[in-house]
Amino acid sequence: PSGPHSLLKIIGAGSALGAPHPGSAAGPDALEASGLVERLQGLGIAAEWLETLKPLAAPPDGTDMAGRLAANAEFARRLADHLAALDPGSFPLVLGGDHAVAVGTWRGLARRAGGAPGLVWIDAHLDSHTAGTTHSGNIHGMPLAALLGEGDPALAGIPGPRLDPARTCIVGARAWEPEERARLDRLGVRIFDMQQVRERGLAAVFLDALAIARSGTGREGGFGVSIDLDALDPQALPAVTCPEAGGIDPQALADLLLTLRGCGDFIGLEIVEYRPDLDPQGDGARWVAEFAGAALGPGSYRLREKERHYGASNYAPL
Ligand code: 6HN
Ligand code: MN
Ligand code: MN
Ligand code: MN
Repeated sequence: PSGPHSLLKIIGAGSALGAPHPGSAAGPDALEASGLVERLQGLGIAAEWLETLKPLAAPPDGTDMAGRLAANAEFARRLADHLAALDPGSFPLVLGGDHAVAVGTWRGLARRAGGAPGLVWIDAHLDSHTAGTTHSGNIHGMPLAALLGEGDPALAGIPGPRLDPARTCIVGARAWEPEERARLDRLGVRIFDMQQVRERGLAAVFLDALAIARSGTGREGGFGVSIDLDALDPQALPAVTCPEAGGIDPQALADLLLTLRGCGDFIGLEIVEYRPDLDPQGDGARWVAEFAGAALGPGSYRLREKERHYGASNYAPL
C-alpha cells in the first residue's frame, strides 16, 4: 500500500525540546514500532510512514529561555517546511513529540492549505503562555499562544498564517494558570473545560467545537484537530508528561472522531505528548491507532476524494 497511492502520510515529530522530561521524543519511533501503519492498513487506510524529524541538538539548559525558544523554533520551522511541501494528494497525520511541535504543524499546514485553518485543541491544558507569563518555563505550555501570534517572535514568527481566535477552541481543559486563561479570554478563544464536558456530555461539546473551527466565510484553510493525549483521563492513559485527573474517556473521543470522516474541509490531525517509557502495555499506541482510524478510516471524505483522483486504493468506500 505504500508508494504513489499512499494517501495518509504519517510524519513523526520526535522532539521533547518543549517538555520537562525527554520521554515524549521517543513517541514516534515507539508508535512506528508498535505497528501503527499496519493497524491502519488493516482498517483499510492506505497509510505510509513518511519520515520522523529529530532535534538537531540536546535541549539547552532549563534556565536559558532564549536558547530553549530558539531550539523549539528551529524544530518547528523544519517541521512546518516539510508539511508545507507535502504532496497535494495526501493527508497528514503528525505524531509527537511534545505539544510544542504544534507550532510547526499548524503553520506548515496553514501554508499548505493557503490560509489559517480553524483548530480544535483537545487538551487538559491551555498551552497559551508566553515566555513572559510561563510559571514552569516549559515551551510545551506555549504553542497555542504562539500560533495565535502572541509572545516571543522566535516562536510566534514561524512562517505561515496565524490562527484566527474566532475559529480556535479548546476541549477538555482542567488545569491552567491565570495569565494564559486571561490571554485566551482577551483574544476570544472559546474554552470548553471538563466541567462543561461533564455537564453537557462530550458529544454536544465536540460538535460545538467543530462548528467553531469550521465557521467563517468560505472556510479558508479548512480546519484541523490537535489531540494532546493528556486530555484523556489518566486512569485510561497515564503515559503522558503532565497527567491531570478527571479527563476525557478515550472511547467516547474515538466515537466522536468518526464525525471527521464526513468533513471535506478537514486538513490535518496531530496527536502529541505520548510517553512510551510510561506505557509498558502499549495502551497509548492502541489509542493513537483508534483515534487515527476513527478520523481517517473508510468513508473519509478526503480519502474518497483522493481515490477518485488516483483511481486506485486498497480500501472499500462506504
Ligand atoms: N501540555 N500550564 C503548564 C505549563 O507548564 O505551562 C502545563 C503545560 C502542559 C503542556 O502538555 O499540554
Ligand atoms: Mn498540550
Ligand atoms: Mn496538555
Ligand atoms: Mn504554576
